[in-house]
Amino acid sequence: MKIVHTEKHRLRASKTELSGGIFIEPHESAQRVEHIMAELSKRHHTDIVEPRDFGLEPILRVHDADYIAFLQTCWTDWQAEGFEGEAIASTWPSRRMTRDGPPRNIDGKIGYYCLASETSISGGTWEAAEAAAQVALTGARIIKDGARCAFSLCRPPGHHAAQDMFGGYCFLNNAAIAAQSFRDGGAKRVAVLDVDFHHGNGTQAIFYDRADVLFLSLHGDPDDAFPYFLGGADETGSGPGEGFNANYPLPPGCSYSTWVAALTEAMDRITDYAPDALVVSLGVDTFERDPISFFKLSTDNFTDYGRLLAGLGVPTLFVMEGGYAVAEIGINTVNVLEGFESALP
Ligand code: OKP
Ligand code: ZN
Repeated sequence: MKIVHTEKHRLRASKTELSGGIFIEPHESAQRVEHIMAELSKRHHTDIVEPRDFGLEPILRVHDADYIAFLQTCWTDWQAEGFEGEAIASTWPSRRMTRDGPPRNIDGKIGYYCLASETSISGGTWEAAEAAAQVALTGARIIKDGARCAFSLCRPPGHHAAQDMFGGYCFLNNAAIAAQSFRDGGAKRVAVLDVDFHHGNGTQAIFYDRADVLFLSLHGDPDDAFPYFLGGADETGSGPGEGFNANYPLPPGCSYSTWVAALTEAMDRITDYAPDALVVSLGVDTFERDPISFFKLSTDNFTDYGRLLAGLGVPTLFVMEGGYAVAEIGINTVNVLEGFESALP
């Protein structure tokens, strides 16, 4: 399958992640893509293409214009304030603090647009995020032009980013931007299946009141896992979107058999929905040795579920999300893709 990749991901090079009360080296690093590219090359996947430039318009179909302007200017504004470190939010419009709109000061503004403070913004973050969205859009175009599948190797990831919120290592919702571009290109119904360990709160929020995009997510129970404040099984959509959102929260220690039973249920929902295109938010942090997650999938399990997904018979765009066991991220990711390709008719 075609793989969309750009070296511009390297522009996302934040030096800090707030974790357990200290600053650590970010889990979400350029090495992740390096390992995936190395494994693709080792296993002779050579059909690698650069993203095209679709401009800002398809990004603005998903994200608010004021949020995009904030991302573009955050780092400059932060430096202009005289702050020494990277841009990190520390005050939010939380419960019982409901004054409307973003404040003028960047220290307040960043809190307005932020959902979690582990994610710092530094120089190049906007440029890398924008390039990752183009990677997703290019993958969608490859499928629109007739391919059965494609892999958009997006970095930074996207599924936590909502219309006007960043966090959880995400800035622009690559999968949602791709799904919306399928709709704008004539697809009647699009499904987004999120198999990253974490709930895709951003994607859910973006499509929650819509019936034209079905969102399904398998993830660590939000009572136990980030992002904590969304992802319950009782979140089924609102208004015209009622019945078009499906969450499968799963417990600590979750085995592959439990996980794949949920996947089978989700796949049945997708089959009933009969989408014209499927976007898979592909996080491989479900791996048993992932440093920040608690599922127990083995390397072979990734091949297995890749095969199962091919059985849906729907044109499929894989969009890279998480995965932090860096030494194995390439193997696990390529296993999904090869499992999928091996099961195509
Ligand atoms: C991004 B994606 C661990 C806290 C982790 C952020 C996790 C972001 C995951 N101490 N907080 O869904 O893989
Ligand atoms: Zn994740």
